[in-house]
Amino acid sequence: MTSTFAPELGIGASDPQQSSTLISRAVRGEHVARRPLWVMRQAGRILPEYRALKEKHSFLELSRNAELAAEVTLLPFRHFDFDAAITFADIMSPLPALGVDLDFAPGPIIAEPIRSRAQVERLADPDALDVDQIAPEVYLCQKLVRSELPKHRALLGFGGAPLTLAAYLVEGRGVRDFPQLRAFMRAEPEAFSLLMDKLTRLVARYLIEQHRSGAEAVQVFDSWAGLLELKSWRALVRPHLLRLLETLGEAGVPRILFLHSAPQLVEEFAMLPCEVLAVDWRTDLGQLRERHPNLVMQGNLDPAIMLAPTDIVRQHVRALLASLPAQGHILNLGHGVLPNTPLESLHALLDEVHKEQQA
Ligand code: 1CP
Repeated sequence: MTSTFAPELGIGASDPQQSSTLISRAVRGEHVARRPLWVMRQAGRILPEYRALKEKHSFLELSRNAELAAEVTLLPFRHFDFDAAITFADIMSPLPALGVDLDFAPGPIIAEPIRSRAQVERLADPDALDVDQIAPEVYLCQKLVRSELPKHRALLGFGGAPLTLAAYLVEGRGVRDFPQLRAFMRAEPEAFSLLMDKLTRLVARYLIEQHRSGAEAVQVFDSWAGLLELKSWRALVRPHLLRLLETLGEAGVPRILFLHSAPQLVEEFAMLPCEVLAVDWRTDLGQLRERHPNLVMQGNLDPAIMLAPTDIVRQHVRALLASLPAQGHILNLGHGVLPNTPLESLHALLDEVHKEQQA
């Protein structure tokens, strides 16, 4: 598969603004024959081909090699007729550009967690970098994928929201409720703000370049959005997230904003500038749509339902479809697909969503 990529390089990087894929129509809130569907974390985890690749290569090897990453990005289409490909990378991929020593085991591991102002100051200034110093393999992967992907399928890029990236950088790894982060932001508010500022500028450049490389829209993952109560979030976090979204908007990059496990923030996120709001399964999507009729929404089947027998999966997909109109809805799970999800559950999900068109 990889050898056919090179001659086509760049040809497929069509103007994403002109795209008429189901996903881009849905992102713009236009009428769709049926709602588009993709699945968070569809590229890795669940696929036998991915597991075979993982026997030979580490996650870092796969994600830092553009040709291998492109191959993994395209793997789901051997099994499923999803409407979008999600670039195979990680939210942490751009951080080495700041001078961060990063490994995965399997989640992110930071060699020297950031706990002081001096450490924050030592991180590179994102604006002083050449954009090709910020995870260039990701842009190359996207150009390769775009040249292979049929025109009717969208390519999505992604990055981490500043708070979610800061959580790993300060804590050093994924830890329940990230207490070191919550201590640092209170003990060293200025250093925390400087860290958030650097992450915001880094991710903005990274995502704009992904759009230029063929990603029709980008998803900003705020997986740990819910760590704070509303008042602290507004004071310490919101200004940075707002700036990231505004910078992307000014650059014409369509934005899907995902928040996870943050019921206290759903209404706040619904007011932020983005084309699509993606929420986890804890939020009733039909009710959210009633409160925000003009907002496009993505989600939000509970990934755990996919572990149940397929008739239960079908029942819940049908209930979700019935809970809000097709226009302005991108169907997805409410969080990443669980590693032990049977492939039949995904086939059942696709089948129910595709039935809508025939109805
Ligand atoms: O389909 C795909 O897998 C697409 C590529 C992708 C995406 C979108 C990967 C590959 N990671 C992500 C996003 C990501 N990474 C998020 C946001 C989504 C979410 O909330 O799940 C987060 C929080 C991370 C951080 C991360 N990286 C974790 C989470 C666990 C923790 O410790 O907090 C993990 C396990 C990783 C490593 C990673 N990233 C991707 C893969 C396939 C892996 C596993 C590597 C392995 O199996 O060795």
